[in-house]
Amino acid sequence: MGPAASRHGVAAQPQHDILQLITSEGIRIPNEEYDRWVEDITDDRLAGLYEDMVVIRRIDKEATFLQRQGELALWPPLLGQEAAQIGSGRALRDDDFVFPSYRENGVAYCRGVKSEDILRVWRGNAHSGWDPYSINMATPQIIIGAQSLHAVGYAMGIKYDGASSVAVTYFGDGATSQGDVNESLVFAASFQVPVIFFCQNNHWAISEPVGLQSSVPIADRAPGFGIPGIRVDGNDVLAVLAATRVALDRARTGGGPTFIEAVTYRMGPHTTADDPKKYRDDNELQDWVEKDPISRVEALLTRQGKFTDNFQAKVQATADRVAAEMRSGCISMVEPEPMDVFSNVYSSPNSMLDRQRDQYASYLASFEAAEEVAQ
Ligand SMILES: Cc1ncc(C[n+]2csc(CCOP(=O)(O)OP(=O)(O)O)c2C)c(N)n1
Repeated sequence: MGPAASRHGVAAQPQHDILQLITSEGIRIPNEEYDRWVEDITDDRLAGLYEDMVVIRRIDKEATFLQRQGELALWPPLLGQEAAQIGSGRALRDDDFVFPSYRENGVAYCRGVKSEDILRVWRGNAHSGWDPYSINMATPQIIIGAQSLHAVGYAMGIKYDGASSVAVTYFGDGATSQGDVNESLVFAASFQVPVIFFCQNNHWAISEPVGLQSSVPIADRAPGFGIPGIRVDGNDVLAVLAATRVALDRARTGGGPTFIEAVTYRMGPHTTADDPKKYRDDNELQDWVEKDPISRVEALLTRQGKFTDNFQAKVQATADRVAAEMRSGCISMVEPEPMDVFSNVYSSPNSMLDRQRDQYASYLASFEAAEEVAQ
């Protein structure tokens, strides 16, 4: 098998056109076009982005432990995708609005969500984790790609209001094959709305490799819709920040939508219910471990003399504190009553839901009746 062919016989994704500002070894690469977009990122600010990535990796680890201990029904890990989420999340303004999938726990952290609220829906404690309007971020979307339609609709509203905020939708490589995403791209291009399509190409849609569904880089699909595409190293927090700022600026100044493909890698399973060993070659994982988004910033900060023992201890303490708060918030959540599952589904009466509520109430009552007979 030649270097350009994957094991599915489809051309591998060329790597030459990827925007990168920090190499895997932690070397800063100057870039004439993009450097001005990250001019304000001093060493101290870079250290802040590093801390964010360490904290969300720690949140992710703690949530995985909680799931393994039976405290969560399921968890979708983001291990490896920290730079894609922090670089884009930290570029946004408070009045922008995020429409995520289920994996954007790092973006939620940037929006200021309470850490236990990230877990609420995975604990089965509530239909959703937070009030979307309090942090300008919709709650997790499980239907692949559906959130892209919501983002375009919201962006349409921004345009009619004459506001300068931007709608940003996140989805995976697999989602780009969904009708919803393709319809969103058509609509966004037709109406030139202020929306960013942020695709985290983590190389796998559960067990389907990206090369099977796209024989061209995913960002190259966007121009076919009339939307500029940026292909960025998704493990490079600085490059992702720069690319997102460019897209935000275009949207705010009437330039319409941008598609960003952040090329990254899901180092863990799809969710805690999945075993990637069944479909993934371990060597592939090892290749990506070397491109780790956190260690390359650590190497750069070390070179700049900023990665001191004190700094490292402070970051670790912050990450441990956030994880501990999340754990105690999770474990002490008040369990809802069984009938609460019917609350807050529709804002107006709904006869189908009413029927389900009645049936479930009599089902629960049948247990009480059986208990009375037994006594
Ligand atoms: C409309 C729809 N079809 C199928 C599924 C089942 N499903 C859940 S996750 C997933 C793969 C998604 O992969 P990708 O879009 O690459 O995102 P990732 O999970 O890798 O972040 C599928 C097919 C679903 N949730 N919704």
